[in-house]
Amino acid sequence: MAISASESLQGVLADVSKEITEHLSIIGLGPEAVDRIYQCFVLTTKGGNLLRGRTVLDTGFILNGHDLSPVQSEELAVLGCLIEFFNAAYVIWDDIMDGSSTRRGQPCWYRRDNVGMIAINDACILKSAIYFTLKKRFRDHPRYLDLHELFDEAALRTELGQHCDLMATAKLLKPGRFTWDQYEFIAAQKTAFYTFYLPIAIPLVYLKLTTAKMLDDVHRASTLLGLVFQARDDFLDVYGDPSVTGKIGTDIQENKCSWLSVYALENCNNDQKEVFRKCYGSSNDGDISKVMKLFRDLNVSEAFHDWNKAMSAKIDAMVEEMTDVALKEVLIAFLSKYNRDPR
Ligand code: GPP
Ligand code: MG
Ligand code: MG
Ligand code: MG
Repeated sequence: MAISASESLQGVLADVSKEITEHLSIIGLGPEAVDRIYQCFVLTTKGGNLLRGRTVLDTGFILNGHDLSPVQSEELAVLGCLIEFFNAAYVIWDDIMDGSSTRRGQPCWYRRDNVGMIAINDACILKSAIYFTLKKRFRDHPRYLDLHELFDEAALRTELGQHCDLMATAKLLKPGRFTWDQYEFIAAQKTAFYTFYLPIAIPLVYLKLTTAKMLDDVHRASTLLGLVFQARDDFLDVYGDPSVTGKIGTDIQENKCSWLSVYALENCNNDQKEVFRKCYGSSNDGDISKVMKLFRDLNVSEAFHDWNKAMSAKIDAMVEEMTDVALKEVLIAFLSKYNRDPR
């Protein structure tokens, strides 16, 4: 039986993790610590659907005329793994920053026995592993520097988006500034760039196929997809079933500038605004219930479904209008994969 893209990616993830931990051994790290870091790599990249990693492989396959040599397949799978390391690192940090308890149906990494705040450093190692592997495997690739810079740029964008997200959590962003512009900026940076742009730009660069227009088209499409993806994530934070999403929401308690909060603020009267001001961002059960009632009174859930439907049509139209045939196929393949929460 042929093995699936996920299975082959999982195999490469294990190989790359071994390669890194062997290097740590050579540096002089003791066997127990090496084993612990290996386990961290395996466990923090497990349980999701590997959307980003699979996209690198699938995109490369389409862009190269539906044909990849064994070396190209292996190298694209390695690059896909590096985006999975990137995601694992940022998700570890994000769960600490958001005070989350579960991820993919398991306790968040920092909540596991014998981990705690060591998780911060574990995520640093995951991120450093990207550059170690890039150097080890791609140093002689003619686009090595571009690949390196793409990861650097993704890191900066993600951190910038998270900065704005956390300004709201810290209550330094006042509810008056929970605007659609602010929301779109946060989603474009903290989500769209590394979830949508990076997994398509990487194979384009690796295969030496980039043109300014192509990268521009990918960026525009990614920004739209990232916005819809983050809005769905925000919706599920409040209305999702944790046994399906694998995570328990904290957006109300954490005062997030989310799709729901921006919509509510834009549509509430002065009395409702007062309820929002008093109760949103509180961990008190009574306050959370008042926010939920406010959302109900404002029909936030229905409004979200309408918006989501309109945005799905907008995405379909955007794909339809794409003039580059290969890019169009890449986007169609991507869209078919992202029905589940990929974090
Ligand atoms: C997740 O948004 C955001 C990231 C993974 C970026 C983290 C950036 C850092 C600089 C740490 P979210 O909190 O809405 O996602 P989830 O709902 O999955 O926790
Ligand atoms: Mg979070
Ligand atoms: Mg967050
Ligand atoms: Mg979320």
